[in-house]
Amino acid sequence: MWDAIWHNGRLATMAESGSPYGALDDAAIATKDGRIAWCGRRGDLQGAPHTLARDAHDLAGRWLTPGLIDCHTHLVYGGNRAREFAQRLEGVSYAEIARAGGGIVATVAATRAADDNSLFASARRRLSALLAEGVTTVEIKSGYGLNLETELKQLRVARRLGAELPVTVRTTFLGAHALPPEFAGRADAYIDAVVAMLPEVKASGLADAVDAFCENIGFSPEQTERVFAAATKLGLPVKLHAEQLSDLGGAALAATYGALSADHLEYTGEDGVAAMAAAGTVAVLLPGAFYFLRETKLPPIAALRAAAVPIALATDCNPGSAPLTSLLLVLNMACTLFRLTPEEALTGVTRHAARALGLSDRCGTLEVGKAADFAVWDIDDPAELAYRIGFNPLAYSVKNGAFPQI
Ligand code: DI6
Ligand code: FE
Repeated sequence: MWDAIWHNGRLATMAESGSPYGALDDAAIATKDGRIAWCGRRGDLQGAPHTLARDAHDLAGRWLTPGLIDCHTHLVYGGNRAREFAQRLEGVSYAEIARAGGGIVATVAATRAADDNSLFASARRRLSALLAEGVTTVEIKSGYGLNLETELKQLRVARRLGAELPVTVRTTFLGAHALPPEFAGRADAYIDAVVAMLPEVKASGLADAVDAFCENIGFSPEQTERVFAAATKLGLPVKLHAEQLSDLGGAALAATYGALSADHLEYTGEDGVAAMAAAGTVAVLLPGAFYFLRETKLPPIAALRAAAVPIALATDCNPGSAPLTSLLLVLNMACTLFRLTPEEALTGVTRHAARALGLSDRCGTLEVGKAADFAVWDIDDPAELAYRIGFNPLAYSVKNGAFPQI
């Protein structure tokens, strides 16, 4: 006897099956102990749905997809940067603001000043907006503390979000995000400090991975590599903010360390793409940051496709370059701005996003043994998820086989 079955619906399994969206018409999906126990066509069921499971739910022809996965966010932070947005509209660039001591460092001051409860409360609102659109797994980075105490505070709040809300949270330590004011002019000394934080971060159990910002306004490839070498020694997987504003060879460096993902990639060249393909590193594209910074250089989509690099998509939710809490809008932007197909876009927030988090065996597709994380939609075609702008067709979501209270 299964715990529950959803029947009389259409499943976008997103599994590699050769058919668009891995779709199954007139299908059913059953759960047991929070996992998918069966998934297939109605004709292959061994009886009437209500005789096979304790609870039977009629989908009434609706589409059911895997729960969506936002694999790159900076969701936990203090304050906001609306004033900086206004400055940028008057012509000051993102990089100029960063160099003048604003930008990330402004959020660092607000995050250091905030206590756990206020960080939790503001992040919870943002996370709730994501969950309302069918997100069931989210990655959350630190990086607005830039000292051990505040980085751990952010990671602790991220873990608490996962404990109190119906969502799986994967955490990432981003100590090498920006140079804190107390290290002005001493970037190498700050990288020494980040390397020294790593064993404590690892011992705290609060970080699942390590990230860095490899950029002219961030850290050099040499400095990034020192963080990666230390993380790798501790057994922590790495990922990288690479080639958002210039090509420093970050994607290739990340691939050398077997990175889970390289993210942004607007300025990545052929060699970076080839290195990612060889290493199996996922390309995480962030069209919301591209849009919000009014960037014009497109990531190398054709080259990524040609090399069969898996493409994932995420909000990059952060106060400076992407104050964005809609993964559905990201799907639309990926299609309109980056020319992804609606199917590539949905794959980017399901199967490929799971891989970017090292969770391919646990979520991202509707397959037996994976977590029973679903989103049920009032749509006639999965392409509608990418097509609409500012409309939420979610009927309900299911987390670990249960109906969550958001
Ligand atoms: N790239 C980003 O998109 C965010 N961090 C990064 O390294 C932006 C962070 C911010 O502006 O607060
Ligand atoms: Fe980011």
